[in-house]
Amino acid sequence: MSSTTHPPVTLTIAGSEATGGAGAQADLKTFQELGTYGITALTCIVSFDPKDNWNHRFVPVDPQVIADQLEAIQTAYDLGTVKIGMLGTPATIDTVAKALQSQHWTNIVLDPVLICKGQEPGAALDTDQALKAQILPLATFVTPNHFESMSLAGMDAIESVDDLKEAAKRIHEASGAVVLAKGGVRLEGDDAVDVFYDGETMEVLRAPKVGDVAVSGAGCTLAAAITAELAKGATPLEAARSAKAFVTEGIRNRVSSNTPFDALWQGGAASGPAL
Ligand code: PXL
Repeated sequence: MSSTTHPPVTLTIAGSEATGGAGAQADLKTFQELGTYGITALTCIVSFDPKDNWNHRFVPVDPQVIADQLEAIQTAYDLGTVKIGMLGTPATIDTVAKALQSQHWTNIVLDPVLICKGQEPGAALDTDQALKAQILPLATFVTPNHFESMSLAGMDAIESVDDLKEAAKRIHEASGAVVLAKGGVRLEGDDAVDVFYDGETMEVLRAPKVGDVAVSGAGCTLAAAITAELAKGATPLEAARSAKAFVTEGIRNRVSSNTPFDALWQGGAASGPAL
């Protein structure tokens, strides 16, 4: 006799990053590692260019094809939890906003990927504005990095933990979402500091910095881990804490390649240091 199982289902609406460090690949690996059934609707394909300083070559998926993927996914599963990663164009944002608005969600986790290296600045600005206007108001949880926090909070600089707290507050007030504003390696000091704010609780999450260079996939993995934990029933604060621990282990056990940056390994938390 066989029987079906019912793991929590998590969807990521994200781009492919061909070398596997970031984007949908990082999200799916995180979902698998944390015990949720991962699904992807692909928004774009990013291929780093080794002949051009590993800059991003960016190809959007046709909006109708994104709509088709979401139709299949939303018809197949009764979804409650979704992560939004790189969207990349205003047309993609329109399509994704429609799909999000077509049903009720318990958790919409937004990693507000604002700028992709190699995109035309004009096009990137339109995309940023569309993301702020159409997707951010739908989010229940948002995970801006240092640069994205400045942009979403309208601040010229974030140099201290107090600045990061102020940014988290402003972004919460503007969006209504739970905020995890990430300092990462960008704030001075020995710790990688992130600030959690949900309108009541302000908590500073700290972990010792592992090196002082950002690792590919850390932002995607953090938001995906929050998504998986929320789908499993964690509170937002518990989800943020365990996601931070998962990312820290993934960075400790990072993978090097011929790229000038290392990639986080989602297997790091379970496997420990490679022998
Ligand atoms: O880290 C942000 C990110 C998200 N999604 C895709 C990416 C990247 C960065 O490279 O390529 C597809």
